[in-house]
This record gives sequence, C-alpha cells and structure tokens, in this order.
Amino acid sequence: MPDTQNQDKDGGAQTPPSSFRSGFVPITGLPNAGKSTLMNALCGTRLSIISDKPQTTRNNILGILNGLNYQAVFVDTPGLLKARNLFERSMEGAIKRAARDEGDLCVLIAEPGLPPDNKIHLFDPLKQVRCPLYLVINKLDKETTPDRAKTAADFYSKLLPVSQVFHISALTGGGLKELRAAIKAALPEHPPYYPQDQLTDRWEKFYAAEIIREQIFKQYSQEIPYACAVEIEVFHESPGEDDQILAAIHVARATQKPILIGKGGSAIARLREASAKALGAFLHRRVELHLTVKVTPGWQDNPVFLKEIGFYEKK
Ligand SMILES: Nc1nc2c(ncn2[C@@H]2O[C@H](COP(=O)(O)OP(=O)(O)OP(=O)(O)O)[C@@H](O)[C@H]2O)c(=O)[nH]1
Ligand SMILES: [Mg+2]
Repeated sequence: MPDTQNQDKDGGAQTPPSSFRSGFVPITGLPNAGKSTLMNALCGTRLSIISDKPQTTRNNILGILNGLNYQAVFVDTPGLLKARNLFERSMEGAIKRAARDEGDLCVLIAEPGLPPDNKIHLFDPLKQVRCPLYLVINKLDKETTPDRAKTAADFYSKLLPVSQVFHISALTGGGLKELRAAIKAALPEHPPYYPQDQLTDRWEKFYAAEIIREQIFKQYSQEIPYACAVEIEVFHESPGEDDQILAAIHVARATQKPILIGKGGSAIARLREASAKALGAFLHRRVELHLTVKVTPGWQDNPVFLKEIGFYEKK
C-alpha cells in the first residue's frame, strides 16, 4: 500500500466542509494512451503500473485525490479493446461500467493525431456517457507537430459528446494544474466516498502481483507478458524478519514456460531479483521472493481461475 500523502498541493483538510465535492472519474482511452501515467500524476503517487507495451492495466484501479474541499476518485481502466476471450471480456466490462454507468465525470485520454481506423468503433460506448466527458490530448512533450493535437481534438469532439478539451503531458506534468482544477469544478456536491487519508482501494497483495507483472512487461517481449498471470500464493509478514512472498506465474502454454525460465534459469533469476528489489522499495521492507512458473492452459478463458486471481468481475 503506497504511503505517500496524496493531499492536493493547495493544502489538505481532514474535516469535510459543508459544500464538499466528491465523485468518480474514470480515465479511459486506447491502450498505451497514458491512462495509468495520468492517474499516477494526478494523485501524486505511483498506484498503477506502467509499461511501453499496450494492455498493461488489466482491471479498474482506484486512485483517490484528497483536496481541501473535494475528493476525486479516479478509476484507471484497461485500454479500450475488442475482447477475444473471457479475460478480455471482463476487462471490457470493467471499462464500460466505469465510463458509461458509474462515472460523475469521464476523462478520455488520447494521443495526438488520428486513431487507427480499425479502432474507432471502440469509442462507441462513450457516445452514451451520462456524465460530462473531458478530452485530454496527451504526450505533448514529444509532439513536434502542433497540428496533430488539433487534429485529435477536432476528431474526438466530432465523434463524441466532449464538453472540454485539455492539452497535457502526463509524463512531465504540463497542463495538469488546469486539468485538476477543471476536474474539481465538475465534481458533484457529495460527502467523501472514502476516508480522506485513503489512496486506493487495493492492498499490498494486489500490488505485489502488479509489481511482478510490471517487471515481466519490462523483461520479456512479444506475447510473453500477455500470456502471464501472477498469483500471490503466500504473503507472510513477521516482525523483524524479511517478508516471505511466494508468487506463481501462470502461463497459458507449455512452450512459454522455458522462455520465462531462460537458459539455466537465468531469465527467471533476473526477474526474481528485479521484482524483489521493486517490492522491497514499495513495501519499505526487505522481501524474500520465490517464483514458480505454472502452466495453466487457457487461463484467459477459465472463469474459476480468473475469479481466484481477482480479474473476473461481474458484468
Ligand atoms: N512522452 C510521453 N510518454 C508518455 C506520456 N504519458 C505516458 N507516456 C508513456 O506511454 C506509455 C504507456 O503509458 P501507460 O500509462 O502505461 O498507458 P496506459 O494508457 O495506462 O496503457 P494500458 O494500461 O496498456 O492501456 C509508457 O511508456 C509511458 O511512459 C507523456 O505525456 N509523454
Ligand atoms: Mg494502464
């Protein structure tokens, strides 16, 4: 569980004043648009894992920003996708629930330029959002052609009921102050949904699995990160001793196991070392990590397995 105080920079308050604003703000967009980077930047804490590969985030993760007289509950969602199996359908359901049904304000984050033609239909659910829709054009730090930001703004504003447009860099923080202020202004009057020192709805075990997954995304290429699911089998804390964490990495096919393990176990040893270091930094404790690789054929279509590892949410 992250321990950084996520009070908004304009100061924090623990007692909600009478005109308190609070609401849910789903962040949606195509894979790799920068949703997780944006949520982390808005909350000032690293809550969601990030990689340069698409489809890193797999389920809805809350990031709670506590301000002086408001609480914004951001919902980082998986990238908009065309589901090919039960696992991806559960991701798709999570996006639709957040963006279409549960949001008080929806943030659509997009890269400059036009989306690929074959992805345009993925935005259809956003045509029916019941809340205001903010369009956020991201990655302007690396954009050398200003016209492409305008092209994106025009395209999405025509396609969807966009109420305001913002230009930002989630990576450098450019434009975030204005976006944060506009988000605050759009929240309905409501008491805080969560205690005002809470940062997220997920706990250490979930983060342990996510941190190992992030290292898998960093270390392996092609289909391997997508074939893996991480299950924390043991998470044992004992005062004065290193945490003992036993994690199983499930792969979908037997041929993927030797790739994950590498020659003489070299790849899995590197993964274990990098993951233990990242977990130790996250938990502020030393971690003894054990990894096993299990072949769980077709886990992406196995409802019992998906439920066990927390990815199968009801529609
Ligand atoms: N240059 C630049 N890169 C960015 C910016 N925001 C995000 N990125 C990079 O874009 C990649 C994807 O970022 P994520 O935050 O993981 O994107 P996402 O939309 O959550 O992706 P999925 O979870 O896979 O759908 C990472 O390599 C980020 O570092 C930005 O403002 N500028
Ligand atoms: Mg993400």
